[in-house]
Amino acid sequence: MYRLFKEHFARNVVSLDGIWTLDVPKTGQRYYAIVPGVWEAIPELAAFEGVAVYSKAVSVSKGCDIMLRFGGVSHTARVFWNGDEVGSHYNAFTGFEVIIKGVSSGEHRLAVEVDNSFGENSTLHIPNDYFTYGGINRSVELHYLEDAYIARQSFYATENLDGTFDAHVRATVCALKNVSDVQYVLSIADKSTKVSLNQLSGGECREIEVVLPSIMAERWEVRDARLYDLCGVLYAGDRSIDDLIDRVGFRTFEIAGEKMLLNHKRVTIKGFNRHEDHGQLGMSMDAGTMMCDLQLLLDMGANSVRTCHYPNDPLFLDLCDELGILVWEEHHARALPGDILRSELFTKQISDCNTEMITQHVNHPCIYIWGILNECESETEFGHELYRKNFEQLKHLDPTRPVTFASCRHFKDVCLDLVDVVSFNIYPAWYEDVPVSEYLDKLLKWMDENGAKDKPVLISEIGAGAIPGYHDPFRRAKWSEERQADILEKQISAVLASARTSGLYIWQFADVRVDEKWAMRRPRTMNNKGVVDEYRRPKLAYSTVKELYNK
Ligand code: ADA
Repeated sequence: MYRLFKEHFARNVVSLDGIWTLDVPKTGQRYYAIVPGVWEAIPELAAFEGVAVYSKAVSVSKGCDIMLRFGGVSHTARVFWNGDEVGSHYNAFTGFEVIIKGVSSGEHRLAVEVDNSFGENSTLHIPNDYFTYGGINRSVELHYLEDAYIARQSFYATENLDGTFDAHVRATVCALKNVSDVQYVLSIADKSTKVSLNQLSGGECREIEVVLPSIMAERWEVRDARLYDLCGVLYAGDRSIDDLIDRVGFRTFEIAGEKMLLNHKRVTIKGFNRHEDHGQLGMSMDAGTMMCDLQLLLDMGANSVRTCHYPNDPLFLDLCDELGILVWEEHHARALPGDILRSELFTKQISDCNTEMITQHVNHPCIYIWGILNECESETEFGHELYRKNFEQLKHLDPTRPVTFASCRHFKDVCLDLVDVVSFNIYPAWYEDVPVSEYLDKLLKWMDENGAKDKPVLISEIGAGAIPGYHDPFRRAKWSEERQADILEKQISAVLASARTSGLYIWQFADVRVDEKWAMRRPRTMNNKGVVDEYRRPKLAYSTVKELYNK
């Protein structure tokens, strides 16, 4: 399942999710694998790092041009159609499309060579404090295309003084063959408009800007979401040849001095950092499993999720849209070393990730802010230029949302002038045995003297570790569930009591698998700072968070 709703009625779309064969060239072994899924769910491949080939017979019902659409392949994909390479993509956390023209009806062979190994061709996926699984981690679809199709529709809303909204849509229509008398009809709520494109020549893509004015819309609110279908239909003469439906929301999100306002009301973030990781399913969770996570988050009184440290599955974002949960989405980067940040390959791979993240996710009303470069080199002049260029690209792609990054360069960050919201990851009472409130006040004072003044501040990470099931009610030693609950109680109380901050993201929702190279710093070769374990079994801290977030 690619999205929570049907994106096409006129366009014929076939899901390719299901059982594929999986061949491991290194061993000559063949397995059956589920797509979407991770190969680590196959016991013999639980720790396999390398290349494997997914393949499937695909029946095409009529001769035409087709588009293969992948939600995510972890982490490098080479796509083959009847043995010919037709496409490739790097990065598990953004989708990609491959168009194949002139496909005959009948049976064809689709193969995807997947590589999750680390090396000089990978600057975003590195041995890290989260795990790079192998597999086709998100859904795959086959789209039948006519002579022209709607490639994308990006939406934003502006509010009028009378409380109505104007809907602004930029649609991209592409032609595979010459086509005449093309009309594009866009509708949302009770408004509709028609744009004539006349003649399109094969290979041409054309952008259309449309404004649908004065829409009386109900606002998208936290935990009280209203969504509207944005429907585009493409006609050649009087025949509809394509369509594209998305779900959008009408809301305003503003930065007003030190405050963040959603629909003109102050927002306090009570959030969690959440990796796409599950003890049984790895990074490939279905909507039901994602919903179980969100039920726990809502039960604890959370109102936001930070997609640490990469763009999330559109299915998860759809759920957050529906439930009214605010999302800080960030591109794929966690504490990357200086040599990688200075490489040409990183510049290309992170730029591609920025473009794909925003192009694919810009319509989700749940996303209120874009984040970049978690805990990278923000204390140097080189870093300032790197952050500046990335923010410049984000603002060009989406001028409507604020931007931020989570810093760990306490008392030495030089990039706070670049952000709309200042965010810091802090672990007082865990990594450093310092009193939480004092540490927080000292850092906030330093921030305001170094670029944060008159900007909102978020504590983007704060937390402590606990080995699930390790109890120590008297000594309350570090790694016990009791100590984690004690530390989180102090941390959450201090941040929520501070008038200067706009809230926090607990690190983290669930325990996650980490790379073997982190094992000596991560008991169980897991990041154990979850409030629930990797199977979503709550630790003592669950009730501590629930009490404080619901206060
Ligand atoms: C950092 C980092 C997280 C995680 C965390 C921890 O803040 O951003 O990804 O590694 O520390 O658990 O120490």
